[in-house]
Amino acid sequence: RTSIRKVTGLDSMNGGETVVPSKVPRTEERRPVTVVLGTQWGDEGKGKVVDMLATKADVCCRCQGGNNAGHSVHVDGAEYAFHLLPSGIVNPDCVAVIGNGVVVHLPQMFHELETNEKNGLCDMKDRLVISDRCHIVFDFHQQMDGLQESGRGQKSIGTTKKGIGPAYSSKATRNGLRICDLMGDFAHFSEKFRNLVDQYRTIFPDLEVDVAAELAKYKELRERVRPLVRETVSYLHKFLEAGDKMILVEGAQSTILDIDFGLYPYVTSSNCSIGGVCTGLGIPPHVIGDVVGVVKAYLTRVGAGGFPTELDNEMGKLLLDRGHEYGVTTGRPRRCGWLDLIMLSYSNMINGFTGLAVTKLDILDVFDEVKVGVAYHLDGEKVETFPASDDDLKRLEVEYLTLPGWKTNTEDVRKWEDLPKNAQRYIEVIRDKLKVPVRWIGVGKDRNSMIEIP
Ligand code: 2SA
Ligand code: GDP
Ligand code: MG
Repeated sequence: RTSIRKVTGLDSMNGGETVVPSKVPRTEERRPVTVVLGTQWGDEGKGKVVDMLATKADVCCRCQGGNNAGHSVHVDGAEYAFHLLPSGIVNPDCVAVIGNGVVVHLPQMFHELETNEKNGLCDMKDRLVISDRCHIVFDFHQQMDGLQESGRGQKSIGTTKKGIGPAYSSKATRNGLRICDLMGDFAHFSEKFRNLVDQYRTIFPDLEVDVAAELAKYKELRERVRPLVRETVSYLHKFLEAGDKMILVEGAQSTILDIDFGLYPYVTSSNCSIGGVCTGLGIPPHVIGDVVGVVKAYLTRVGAGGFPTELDNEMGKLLLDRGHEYGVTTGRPRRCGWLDLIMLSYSNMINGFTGLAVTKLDILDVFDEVKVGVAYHLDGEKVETFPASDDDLKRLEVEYLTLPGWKTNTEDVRKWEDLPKNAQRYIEVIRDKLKVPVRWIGVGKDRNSMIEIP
């Protein structure tokens, strides 16, 4: 598989969108797409890893989810939070693509652009491209998300209330409105919008929608977004064909939140694992090279559902405090626990990681000993597979491997050989269980706080 190459210069890529026969060879020679995916319950530090890899990328894409995501990037003391925009947009030479699989709340996207511009990022609108096939998240989808959550009572999922489930549900029931609808005949768009609201009002009579005001808002938004809209399948294909471009894909949420492979119904509404990359961008599998799995050195979860290795005690509180484990989108505290290697093996089976980035090792610096979950037991029997059902997950007992802590500050370490032996051992346990090389180790939130293993 090819390694990552730095190539700049996009002038020839900005042309028309004519569909041409594919010239991307089906060989092992070049696989220009590198994918970064979450391996656990999200918030592993994907934003940081994407930002680091994007310094060598020509394009950075989002392929699923919406502005439920919260990806933090820290560069030279500056801090950025991304929700819909691909984190690679920090690199001024990188084009950012929001692919067809993403659901887009346009007002919040423009707000995110403005906030980051105020924080010092420039020319973002000139480098942002949105697929005309993206589905639109409306305010009423967000209202519905809130109503559905309160209707679930004790069984609420703990969504971000960004309207993600309702928007994907409109997509699946084929009532959704897409960016291409907004770009087309506005009378037609308005009629579809009214129909959609009417349908949802029959299910949620409490839904408050000022249809005229919403349509007026979208009439204005459509002119603001028009310059960014493209047919992104052929747009990306030109980068694939160029032969010297690197395309980076940023997964949002994570494998155990995937609608198919996560612990349904405590999942998000998209495919956050490798399959979502092809369907959410319209690229064939043979162009994918590196698949980087981002592993937080311990485990966190926001939202409801089982959590076998959860530490509902002082140790969990220490992880929360040291790791600043609060939602980037909602500000909610995250639940914390020990690393779960059974979960990681399952995640690896689905995604086929070619390398791992283990983040937040520094957060474990103060522990006398650290534990990792190595096997599950259910009703006295060893369980060989990751359960489909959250009910089963809640009943599991975890077998742990206990390792000695390193009780040394690792924040300034930049080389593998300078890591304390016990920290090296911790990383080796992950590597050996997954049989996947650990290529990066995060020891701080800044872009440079990374140990690269050649
Ligand atoms: P949703 O809103 O319908 O996608 O929620 C469904 C489940 O997916 C989880 N989810 C997330 N988990 C971790 N991080 C996410 N992004 C934010 C962050 C979360 C935040 O980076 O911190 O700010 O609270 C994210 N987005 C969705 C969610 O908790 C539900 O379990
Ligand atoms: P994402 O959703 O996967 O992009 O992750 P989030 O941004 O939601 O959460 C990860 C948090 O950990 C952010 O605040 C990052 O700045 C921070 N972070 C990432 N890597 C490291 C690391 O190696 N060490 C420390 N201390 N913080 C990190
Ligand atoms: Mg996050």
